[in-house]
Amino acid sequence: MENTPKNRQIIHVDMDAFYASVEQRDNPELRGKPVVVGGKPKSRGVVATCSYEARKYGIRSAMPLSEAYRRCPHAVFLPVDFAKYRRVSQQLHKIFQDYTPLVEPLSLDEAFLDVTASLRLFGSTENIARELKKRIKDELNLTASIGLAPNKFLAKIASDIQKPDGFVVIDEDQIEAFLDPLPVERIWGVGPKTAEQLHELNVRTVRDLKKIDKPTLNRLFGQLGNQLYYLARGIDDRPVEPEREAKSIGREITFQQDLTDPEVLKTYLLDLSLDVGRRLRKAGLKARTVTLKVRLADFKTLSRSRTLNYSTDLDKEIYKEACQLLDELHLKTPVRLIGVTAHNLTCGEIQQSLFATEPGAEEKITKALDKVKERFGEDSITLARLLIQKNDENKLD
Ligand code: DCP
Ligand code: MG
Repeated sequence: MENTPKNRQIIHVDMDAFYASVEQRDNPELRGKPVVVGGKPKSRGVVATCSYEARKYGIRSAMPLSEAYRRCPHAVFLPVDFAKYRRVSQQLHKIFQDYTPLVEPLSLDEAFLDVTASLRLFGSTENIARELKKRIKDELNLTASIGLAPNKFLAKIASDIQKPDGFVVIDEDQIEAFLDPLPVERIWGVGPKTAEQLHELNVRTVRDLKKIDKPTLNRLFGQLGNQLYYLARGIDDRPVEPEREAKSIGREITFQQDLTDPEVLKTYLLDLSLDVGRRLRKAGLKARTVTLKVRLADFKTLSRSRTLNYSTDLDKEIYKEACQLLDELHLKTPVRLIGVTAHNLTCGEIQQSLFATEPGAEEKITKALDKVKERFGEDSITLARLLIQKNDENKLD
């Protein structure tokens, strides 16, 4: 970590209930009401997002629309208007560019800005952050939550902690007091599975996590252990990467023990596909090419791709292609890493339903999980949880 840049000033901006707020802005009748964006209440789709009024009824992103309807039948249900949200997103990014060229968009409504070098021009970074918020309100008539901190990790948590309409500044000397009481789930990379492992060690807060030394974390979590060690101390040297226009969206996983059973590998592929699909939809993108990456026990790495004659953002399509690519490899050697990536990205227009709400999908998940349980016993249920609780997953991508 010797090269950690010093005294950086990073802003994270995340619009509040983005799609729903745009709809409420454009139709005053919807203001103050529970609004659900995703499609018709009784259709098979899922909630893309909902207004804060709707969140009081327990409605959340990725929840089946039928459930949202059950929770709040008088909510206004609207289709997803990608073209409109993309236009607003472009206006938002134009505002960002007035303050720094170092803007890294994460999705239509979210970005990191490195304003370290903008200081001299605009006074304090807090000024910049306040001005950004004001301009978003005045020019777009929308609210954003903003976090300002010395790095991306802290800025992202800061923007989330006071939502909606939040404004949180974390100075260098407040990092420890800010992080220590937070649940470990807030740390980037701690999904449900890692959280459960940590809870078993009686680690619930960041303060608890700091009591575990680095070698122990490495032994328990491999590479992730390092990440946990540094993030728990508020250290994150990832730069803001401006021209990162997503060329691909992917995720891979390294196993603690090499795996051979194709059914178990497919269960992991399912988990990875759910994540890739969710991130595609969140970015308003669709992919034409799916790539499977496999690293074998002897470190040989194989990569196989398939290009479809249509674009997709559906978990089940991504999963299906990944499984087929895996089958075609006819693997005989144990696998130490597996990954799924979506390439050839284009802007998606139509919101599609999530895999888990498609008929027959649950059946497939259940079958896959049953196979894991058959083979490894009930303890392997952590993997099942990992799949089922996917929507609760930590938001920092
Ligand atoms: N989105 C989606 N499907 C998801 C999550 C999000 O289609 N599973 C879309 C709709 C959201 C937009 O992406 O409006 C931004 O996602 P956020 O996670 O930032 O959620 P919101 O902006 O809606 O709400 P919040 O105020 O919590 O940021
Ligand atoms: Mg948002």
